Amino acid sequence: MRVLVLGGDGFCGWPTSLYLSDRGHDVTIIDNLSRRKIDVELEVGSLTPIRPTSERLHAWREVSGRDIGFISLDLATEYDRLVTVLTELRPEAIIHFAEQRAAPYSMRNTHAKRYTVDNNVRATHNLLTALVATGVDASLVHLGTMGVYGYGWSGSAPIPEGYLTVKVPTPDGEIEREILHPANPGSVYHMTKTLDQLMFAFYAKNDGLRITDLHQGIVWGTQTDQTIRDERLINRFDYDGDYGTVLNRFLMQAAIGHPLTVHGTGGQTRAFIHIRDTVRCIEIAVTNPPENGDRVRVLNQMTECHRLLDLAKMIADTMGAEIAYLPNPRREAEENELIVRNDQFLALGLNPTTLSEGLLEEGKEVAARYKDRADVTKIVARSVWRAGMETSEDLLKELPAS
Ligand code: NAD
Ligand code: USQ
Repeated sequence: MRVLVLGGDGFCGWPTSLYLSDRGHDVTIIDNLSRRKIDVELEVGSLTPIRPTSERLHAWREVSGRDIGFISLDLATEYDRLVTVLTELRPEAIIHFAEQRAAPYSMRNTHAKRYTVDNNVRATHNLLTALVATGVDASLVHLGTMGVYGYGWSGSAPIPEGYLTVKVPTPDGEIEREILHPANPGSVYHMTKTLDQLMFAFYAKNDGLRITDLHQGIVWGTQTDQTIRDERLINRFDYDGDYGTVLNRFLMQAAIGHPLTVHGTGGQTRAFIHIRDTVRCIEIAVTNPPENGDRVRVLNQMTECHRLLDLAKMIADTMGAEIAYLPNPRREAEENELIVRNDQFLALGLNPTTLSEGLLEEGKEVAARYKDRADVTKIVARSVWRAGMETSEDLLKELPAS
């Protein structure tokens, strides 16, 4: 299959591109390398040494004998070039990872809020209009987020896959309707994903575009069977306060002797998925597209839910780390329940990788191997959700660090 991977230089997009190439698909990446540029802006880098894009692609050709194409293009601003690429390549499937994806970065300041909205909303809308304008009948798989549902809104009710059945009172009695699950974003970034959902619903209804929206949980882990084949293929590992996600951060913090940075009580429960399952889920979604005229297919792409404090305690116990309970820089519920339906992926053959299966070892090993590259001044989360909120810096100064 001819597959276009938008955002294919990123943490999820790179291993997905290699996986699909390895499985025989003809892969072309589009990326404007904005994520690498944000590293420069934040004066931080991936814990793992990621190579320049051309070197990565060359290494893949050497180890696999397969070519992956690369086009440097900004989806949010280069609409005409996007139209040309779609017309020339005529992809059968498009996977859309190309958005600013960090919630803390999106709350950092006014510039970052505006950039996140401008970049994400325009990128998605440009793609949808370009598909209509070119008549390219590719199925579109978008990486959305569990965060569109919010946390704790429906108490202990399981989160359904995208749609909720509701009863609407009418003068003639109640009627049943299926609606998009109410959106309850917790950051400007998450808000852009809820806007994406509406655009998808409209273009599926109006133009018959074939769209799958994957509501993905927090991705953890680093390597896949493909990225591990050569050090030049290594995946990125974000650990800083803006881009690092919680489980990888805890692993890295334990590896360098930094206290585990639990926000608030640690009673937040979140959905997780390992990067190896991310790439498998995406192939499943790409090979099972909806039909023209179908509503947007929504699948919850996660394998397990954990309370953050349980994760912190498990890592602290096995790696001998301390736990620091820090003022929460975010506006979020201190505690929530979370039960998530993921029946569709299980029915389509996903065999979930779970925390208990030794993959923590891989995370520990990667974090320990590259710990000398860590800048400890970048670990504490500094982006606060509202001006005046307390940050953790003073508190952490009193705690032992590496
Ligand atoms: P990432 O930042 O590592 O990768 C995103 C890639 O898109 C980067 O390489 C970036 O340069 C590129 N990009 C951004 N804007 C672009 C534009 N306008 N034009 C062209 N390229 C652009 O992020 P990631 O962790 O790989 O996440 C990928 C997608 O998956 C995101 O949409 C994110 O919302 C979603 N997601 C990620 C996670 C996670 O835990 N990492 C969880 C759920 C959902
Ligand atoms: N947290 C800590 N300590 C830390 C870092 C985070 O306690 O050092 C807490 C946060 O306060 C939050 C939870 O851990 O309660 C998750 O934070 P995160 O940074 O791991 O994840 P999040 O901001 O939700 O975003 C990540 C990805 C995003 C994706 C989302 C999936 O960056 O792209 O959409 O996970 S989900 O959370 O399911 O919406």
